[in-house]
Formats: sequence, structure tokens, C-alpha cells
Amino acid sequence: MNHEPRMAVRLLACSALALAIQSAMAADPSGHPGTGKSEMAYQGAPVAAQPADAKDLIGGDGPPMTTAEFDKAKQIFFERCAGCHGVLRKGATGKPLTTDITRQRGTDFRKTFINYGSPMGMPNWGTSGQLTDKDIDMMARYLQHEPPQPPEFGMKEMKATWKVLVPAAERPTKQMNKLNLSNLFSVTLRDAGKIALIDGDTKEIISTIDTGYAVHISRGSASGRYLYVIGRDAQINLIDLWMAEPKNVAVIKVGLEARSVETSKYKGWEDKYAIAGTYWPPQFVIMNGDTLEPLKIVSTRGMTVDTQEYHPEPRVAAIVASHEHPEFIVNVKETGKVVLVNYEDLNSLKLSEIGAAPFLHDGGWDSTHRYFMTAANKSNKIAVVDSKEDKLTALVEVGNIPHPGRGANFVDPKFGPVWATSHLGDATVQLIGTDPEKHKDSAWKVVRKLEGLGGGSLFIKTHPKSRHLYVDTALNPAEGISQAIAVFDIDKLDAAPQKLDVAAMAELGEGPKRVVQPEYNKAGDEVWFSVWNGKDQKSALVVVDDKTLKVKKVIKDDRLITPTGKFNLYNTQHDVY
Ligand code: DHE
Repeated sequence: MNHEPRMAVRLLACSALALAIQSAMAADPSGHPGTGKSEMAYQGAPVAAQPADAKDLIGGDGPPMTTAEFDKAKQIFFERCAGCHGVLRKGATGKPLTTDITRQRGTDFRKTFINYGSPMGMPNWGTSGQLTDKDIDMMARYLQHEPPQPPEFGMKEMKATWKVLVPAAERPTKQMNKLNLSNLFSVTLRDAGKIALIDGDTKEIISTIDTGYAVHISRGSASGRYLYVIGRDAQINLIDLWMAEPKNVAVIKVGLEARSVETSKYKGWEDKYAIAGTYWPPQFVIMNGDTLEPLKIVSTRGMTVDTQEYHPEPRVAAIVASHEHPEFIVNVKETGKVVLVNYEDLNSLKLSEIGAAPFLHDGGWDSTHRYFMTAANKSNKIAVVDSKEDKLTALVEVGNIPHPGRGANFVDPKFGPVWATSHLGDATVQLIGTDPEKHKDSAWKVVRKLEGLGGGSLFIKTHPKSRHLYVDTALNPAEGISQAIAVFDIDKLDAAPQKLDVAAMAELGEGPKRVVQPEYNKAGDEVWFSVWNGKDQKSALVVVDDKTLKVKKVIKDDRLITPTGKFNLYNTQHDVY
């Protein structure tokens, strides 16, 4: 794939990825090979932690700079660099930039790098005109000072933000509305800082509810009563769906930057606990399920799985709730470890650490809910974790930057049960056998590689009742691809996929109109797609009949600002995908 530095520069400069993507569309494609533009677009968003809150470490052995220069450089770093290099510059998608490295080569070397970029994906900040010579000189010196550290966020800070808006005792004891909760959709309105609750039967918007900044995902509690929503600013909103009008009943901030939230699902522990993982500080917190009271915070700082060196900023990515034990399964990105957190006794918490591979990101269950299939995206591997035996079953080599979302489970006519992932960095969809009992030869191997529409895929989905597999390509640089969906016939996997021009079905005006994240209704007979446009442009949801692939409904509404993720309550609650 071609790396397009100018595009990447613009992406990083924007506070909303949607806008960033838009500007990217107009960018000059001349560039150098290396990191794909899809990857840069996805990873390169500004961090939510505020530079002003980070402790300055100016002075010491770095080259001279004024406080004003340091402050400006810090701002630029948090907005444009930290998403890839990490707040503490220990390296993630981008290379490490710790002072032992940066001081060795000095200011001129750094200046060249920042000016021209690199084939490995570093944008050409200078020659693209995004940073001036003065800025580049300042950044080159800044990188030779110790990285400023955002503040920690412990129990005191969490408690100071925690509010129970409706005490549990004052909440209804049964469902007080007539909503069909099991077919309810919670839709992320990313740049509005809200979610929309949409009735899956009538497709009417029931309400929109305020949440955190750049809201990310929703997860339903095991009983289906509560909805947990997390924003990038690490705010969690707890919504009680039993109230006459579903609304926020508790809120908390668990850090400065976050992506994941989950709820206890093991028999006997339903709705008891919630867990959230943060990017900053690198930690997770277990909370009371119905109040969000923070109970136990665990740091993820520690040694990496491969080189076994200390990492100060291992961010928490996907979290799932085990169905085999009273455990949460927590992906720690930079150290490449999966931590199994047994919540039976929070005081003597039992943690099992499974070495997988860096950098762990997203993932989901196989169809039996025993094996957690998770992407180590920079290692191009899927780690298979056995949640029954609490051990690593396999590391499966797949394509370039696997990005499954929760993945897709179905029965391959030839190889039996499989779980599939698509990729950010190539066009393949790879199927991994998941049945070690009856299909031993296929288990934990890539049994098929399908060819999708292109790279830049984020999410893939099917449903036990469906014979179709839907693959988005939301971050593909070509409009004709990012606005379409590939549909594979599960019974004819050798055949090329059908291309469904979903954005065109929505008949919107201008804009990137990325088609993202297929999600089924409860019955599994229709699929919802977001047509994700810029904040000031019209977006929509398109509902397609799973059998005929014809549009059933286009949901358009001024309140649908930048819809991205959609979470059908039943499917999310029961891990159906
Ligand atoms: Fe996500 C899931 C992190 C950008 C939409 N995203 C996840 C998960 C993680 C993650 C760790 C898994 C959560 C879990 O299962 O517990 N996402 C990140 C990032 O770090 C990243 C790359 C950059 C950033 O700055 O945030 C990022 N994500 C995006 C987007 O730009 C997307 C496309 C649009 C948006 O709304 O922000 C996006 N991410 C999603 C969605 C899911 C998700 C829809 C849940 C998928 C599912 O089916 O469960």
C-alpha cells in the first residue's frame, strides 16, 4: 500500500477522525511507501489527555529551549505524535523516541527525519508544509528532553468524578417502558458526544443521550437491563434501560483516555461488576455494576512479552467477560499480554498473565464462547486464548494488520466452524478453524483466504441465522471501496464477493461517506451499516435485508451526527457474531 504522508499529516492535525479522513481524501497522493494510509488514519488521532496537565521535565541533558518553546512542542506532540509513538514515547505504531535514542543522533538527524518523514510511515511534516523550519528545530530539541508525563488517575481522582444520578433503590424493579429491549440498538454518535437509542423493529430514534467526548463503544449488561458507554475521555455512562425513559443513572471518569468497557457475565455474577481499561494511565478498574463505584484499580505497567523490557505505558485495548469462569479477559496492547482477572475476591485478586504478542487490539469469541480470538495487530497474528484452561492455545499467522472487531463465526462447508478476520493492511479475509474436537486438522490454522474489496477494513460480521458474511473497507483510500461492503456467500466461498454500494443507497450529499461496521438485528435477518460522514455533513444508517441484499430502510435524522459503531443489545449481551 502507498503511504501518503501529506494525508497523514492532515489526519493527525484534526481533532475528529471523521474530519481528518475527509481532508485526507483531498490530499496529494504523492508519498513514499511504508505504513498504509488506512493505518495512519486509524492510529493517528490526537490523544485525549491534555498537554497542559502533563508534568514538564525540561532541563537536564537536553539541548537548550525556552519554556514557551517546550509548551508549544508538547502541544504539537500530544496532537500529532503521541497517538503513534505513545505519550511517554516508548513506541507503538511509531518508533520509540526515548532520550537514550534521541540524544544519540542529535538535533540535525531528528530535523531531517521530521522534515522528510520515513518509508516506515513517519509523515513528512516539513516538506508537506505542516510544520515550519522553526517548529521542526523546536521539535527536534524537544524530543531530546524527557517526555512530559500526564498525571496519574487513582481512586481519589475517580471518586471525585463519580456521580450516582439515580440511586439503585430509586430505580424501577421492572421494565417501565414498552421497548423491545432485545432488538434495541445503541449507536455511537462519535463527534456529538452522544449515543442514539434506536428501536430495531420500527427503526425510530427513541432518544439521544449525552455521553463522553468522542464516544467509542457500548456494551450491554448480562441481564440486558444496563448499557455501559465509554468515551475517549474515559468517561463511562451507565444507562438504565428499564426506566420509563432510559437515561443516565451513573457516571464516572476512570482516567484521561480510554477505549473499552465490559460487564461481568459469568453465571451468578450477572450485572455485578463493570470493568474499564484506560490508555492513560495504563490501568484497568473494576466497578460496581449498578453504580459504577470504583472498587479496584490495577496497573498494567510491566515487561513486554518478547524482549522482556519494562514498558511504562501499556495501554488497555479490548476486554471481554468470560463465560467459563468469573473472569474478565483484558488485552494489554504494548506488552502483548492477555490478563485474566478473576473477580471472585477483589481483595485477593487473582491475575493470570498469558504471553501473546504485541500489539494486542480487538477481538471476540469463537462460536462456543470458550476461545478468545484476538488480534496482535503489529505482529500480524491472531492469539487464541482458551478461557476454560486459562492458557494460550495458539498464535496464528494471518495477513497485514488484522482488525476483526469482534470477528465473525460461521460453519465453512469444507472446514467446519471457523472464525474470520479482515485486515487494515491488505484485502484478505482469513478464516481460522475453531473446532479442535471434530475438525482437528483445521483447528487454529488459516483454512481459507478470501479476497475482499481492498485494504482498510475495520469490521466483519455474520450471524448464526445468516448465510452471508459482510466485510467493510471503511478506511480504504478509494471512495468506491470505502463506501461499499463486500458480501460473501458462505455456501460459495470460492466465488468473488458481491459489492454492495451502501453509501449510494443512503443518497446523501457531499462527504467521505465511509461505510462502517455491519451489525445484525436480533433475528439475524437484516444488517445495519453506518454511512459515516463529516460532523457538519449528513450521515445515515442503512438497513439491508440479509436475504435479498435490498435496502429496507435508510434512517436519516439531523440527530445522527457521525454515527459509527452500532450495538444490538441482544447480540452484544450474548456475544452473538
Ligand atoms: Fe475503535 C472497538 C481502539 C479508532 C470504532 N476500538 C475498539 C476496541 C479498541 C479500540 C481497543 C475494542 C474494545 C473492546 O472490545 O473492548 N479505536 C481504537 C483506537 O485506539 C483507535 C485505533 C484510534 C483512536 O484514536 O481511538 C480506534 N474506532 C476507531 C475509529 O476511528 C472508529 C472506526 C470510529 C469511532 O467511533 O471512533 C472506531 N472501535 C470502533 C467500534 C468498535 C471499536 C465500532 C466496536 C466494534 C464491535 O463490533 O464491537
